[in-house]
Amino acid sequence: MTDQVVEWPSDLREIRTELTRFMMSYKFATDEMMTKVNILKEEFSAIHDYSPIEHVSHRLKSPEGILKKANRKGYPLDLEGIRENIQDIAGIRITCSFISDTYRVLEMLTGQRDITVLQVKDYIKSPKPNGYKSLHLIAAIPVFMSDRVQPVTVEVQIRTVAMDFWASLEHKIFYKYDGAVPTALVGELKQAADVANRLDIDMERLHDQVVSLGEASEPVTPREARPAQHGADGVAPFPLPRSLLEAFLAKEA
Ligand code: 0O2
Repeated sequence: MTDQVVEWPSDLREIRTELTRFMMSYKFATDEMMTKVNILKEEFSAIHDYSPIEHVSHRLKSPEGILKKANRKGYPLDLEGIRENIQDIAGIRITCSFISDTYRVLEMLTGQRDITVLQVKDYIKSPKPNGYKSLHLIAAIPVFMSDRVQPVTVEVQIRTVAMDFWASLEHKIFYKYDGAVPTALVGELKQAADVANRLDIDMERLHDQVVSLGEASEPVTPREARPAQHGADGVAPFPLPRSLLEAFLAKEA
């Protein structure tokens, strides 16, 4: 078999370049948002006893997935139409330990100057009928390219570990049955969502009790005032030997 160099027609080459630019803008927006979230996560782990962010992941919808969704929803099939209508091409998922943390993370992100909030859907306060819970932030973030600045939309889903566990299983079941989940299973999923919610509430209450016990027995040094010695993984982010800290203290006094 001989290797053949396939010459693409110029219109196909053009659309390929356009599509590549289009997809790359979403990849860059994902990278920027991941950096923002990772900064918050790392900062909290280093300075405080725990981070409100347990885990963060990202995914980019494939060009096939984007076209399928545009077809399904009846959106115009040109890139501008897709950019305007499909808001979850770039997706970030943040999992938190507690419900209050999800709102805290949402606040920290929406408070950043270069993030434009387009929409917030609060499926924690108003869950979907099937039991789905999550905070969805649709935001535009500026991507600085060589010749222009492009605002790109990113969907950030923020939820607890329990909500995430439920959503992953529900997603699998939904696809297994091609959307037509048997009624009995729908009922069981709703029950499981209620159990997950109960767990979230109980765990947060226990956590608050432990924190207030800690504060009562240790009134002199609030958590925030302790020196930044260790990250959440027990590793000091920078070497800060006692002698160096004492030298700083002496200068400040
Ligand atoms: P995937 O495979 O995760 O990307 P729209 O995005 O406009 O079509 P809608 O309802 O306006 O739909 O947006 P919504 O409700 O904010 O849903 C967007 C994403 O949230 C979904 O993306 C899912 O990731 C997640 N989601 C929403 N509802 C459910 C649910 O009931 N169960 C689970 N497991 N996830 C849900 P995709 O593109 O549907 O899927």
